[in-house]
Amino acid sequence: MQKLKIEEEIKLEKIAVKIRKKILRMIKAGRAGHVGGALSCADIMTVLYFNIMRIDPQNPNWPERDRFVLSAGHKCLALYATLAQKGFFEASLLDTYGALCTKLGGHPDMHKLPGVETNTGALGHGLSIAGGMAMGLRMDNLDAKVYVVMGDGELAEGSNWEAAAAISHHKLDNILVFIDRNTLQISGRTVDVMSYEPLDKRWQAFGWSVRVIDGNDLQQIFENATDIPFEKGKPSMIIADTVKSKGLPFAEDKVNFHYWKATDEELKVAEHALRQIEEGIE
Ligand SMILES: Cc1ncc(C[n+]2csc(CCOP(=O)(O)OP(=O)(O)O)c2C)c(N)n1
Ligand SMILES: [Mg+2]
Repeated sequence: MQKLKIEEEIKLEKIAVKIRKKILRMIKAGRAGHVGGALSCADIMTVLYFNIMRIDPQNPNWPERDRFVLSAGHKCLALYATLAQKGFFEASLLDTYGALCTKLGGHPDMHKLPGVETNTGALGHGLSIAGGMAMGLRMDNLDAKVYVVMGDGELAEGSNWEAAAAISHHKLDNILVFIDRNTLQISGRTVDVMSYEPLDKRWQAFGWSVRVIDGNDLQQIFENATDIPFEKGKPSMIIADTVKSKGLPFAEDKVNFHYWKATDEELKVAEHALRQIEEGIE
């Protein structure tokens, strides 16, 4: 297992805060957005885009690139912030979030923004698309990989389980899926609304190789995402235990921050909270 050196970890921590600040910048511009799920997966996005994926922001359609699918498309603020941070487009575009005719819609659009690999937003489709990408890469003899972020509430969509079976049946071991298990979905605790626990045993039963990690720990994300496939011939799955709205103490683990209509006062408190995290990084 590879480990991050201390200076690499600090660098990533700084990037993760910058990504969270960009998420807030869009909320400020649009006055509202799906903040909770974007913030819970921000650390996963940071590690994937800055230490794992083989991508080139100057050449977003490079055939040999790794692919990223944000299956839970409502978490798009995390994707927009990460793509801007990585240099796929100018950060000033983030200020158009929520405006008429913006390229940054409420769900990601591959025809509008470089770096967006596929349209998502209707939950339950991303895994099937990712499976198709993984199969296509294998047929083209490319060693690129497909990375996916799903929500835990998203698993209530039955189509995911068809995709889980098909990806395993076809032995697509060039795919790594993260489930952002923040334990909340739109209307309450995932276990109360529609439980698919125990997730590890269910995915193993579908033929996946599964690990469970702290999904807000950059070191753990890196260590576990570097050596895929976990087992030859099997798709890899990381169940990432995260905190919804991670980074904003007043909103953490609260269902009413799934979608946030931010007041000026709340925005000030949020900006202060992120500044404190930034200042605390050694
Ligand atoms: C097919 C479909 N049904 C319903 C919705 C409405 N919806 C948007 S987000 C959400 C909850 C998703 O919860 P989860 O996957 O846990 O995401 P997170 O907690 O990260 O926000 C729902 C039901 C949708 N986008 N697509
Ligand atoms: Mg969730």
